[in-house]
Amino acid sequence: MIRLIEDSDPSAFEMLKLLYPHSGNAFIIGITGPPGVGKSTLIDALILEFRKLDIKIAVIAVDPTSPISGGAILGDRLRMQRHATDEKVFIRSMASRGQKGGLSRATKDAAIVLDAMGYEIIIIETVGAGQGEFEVATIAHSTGIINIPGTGDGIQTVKAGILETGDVFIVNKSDKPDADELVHHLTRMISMRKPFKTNLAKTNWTARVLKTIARDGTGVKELADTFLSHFDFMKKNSLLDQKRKKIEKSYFTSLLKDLILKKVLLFAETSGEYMEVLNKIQSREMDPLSAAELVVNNICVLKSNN
Ligand SMILES: Nc1nc2c(ncn2[C@@H]2O[C@H](COP(=O)(O)OP(=O)(O)O)[C@@H](O)[C@H]2O)c(=O)[nH]1
Ligand SMILES: [Mg+2]
Repeated sequence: MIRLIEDSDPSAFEMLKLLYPHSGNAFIIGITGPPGVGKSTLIDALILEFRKLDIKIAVIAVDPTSPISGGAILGDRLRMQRHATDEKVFIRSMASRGQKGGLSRATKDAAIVLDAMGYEIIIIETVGAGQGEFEVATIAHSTGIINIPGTGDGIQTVKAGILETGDVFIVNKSDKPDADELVHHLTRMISMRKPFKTNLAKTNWTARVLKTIARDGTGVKELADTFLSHFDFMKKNSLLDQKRKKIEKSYFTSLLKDLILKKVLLFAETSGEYMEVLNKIQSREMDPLSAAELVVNNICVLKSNN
């Protein structure tokens, strides 16, 4: 199924319709941060902790940066290799190449498949957050943001507005100097976070800052526990419902965009009106803005007449 999703195969769309009702039980965790901060290594260590609790776990490693990043993707898989023979662990990489609907859509589709298969936790590894077309926070129930000491990355990341989307801030490579400084910095930034405005949720989750050494597993049990307690917290405070609604809305929107784009492209390929309008734009008889409006309105009219 995931291969079909990656290839944007039309049969995947139909199969997802059937699978969807069986999804909705998994806890989806996003792990994000700049390249090299130890995301894959940390996820490998997290798998170990979740397996101790006999949780069935899947990982999707996403690489939105480069269409030919075979190396990086291979690295992600390699770092989690020791779980390859565990039948309750599933690890899959996805590249952005060939995915017409964008990476968010394909990743969400893949998560639905794994969710329906009964994976209790699904971890999505991705570079960056809150930037570009892919935002892991639009798929995940809980988002962990990794920073490392001594690079200034922590400060940059925080400035990029990522603060709002992080539920758990992870200072990895805390075997290196200045880890505590970064912890303090992040804690201070979080305390200045705007309170989450909503009528439904009277209680807010206070983002945690945790130190880890992914390489030897230090702090990873605490991290696993923190994610689980965040999930519990959300369940008890109707926050999970809200999050799910947000996730469904953004999935629905991305589906609409894809389907509408398909219609528009089909129109462009098959309709004489398209060429007519294009000629008018190119001879400056018509401005492209009014033309685009006209064409889209016509497509909608065509549709409603059908
Ligand atoms: N010193 C140190 N190195 C680490 C730690 N975690 C990961 N690394 C190393 O950092 C490098 C990048 O790790 P990787 O998991 O591939 O990072 P990713 O690109 O974020 O997935 C590898 O050489 C890891 O062995 C850590 O806690 N301490
Ligand atoms: Mg990685």
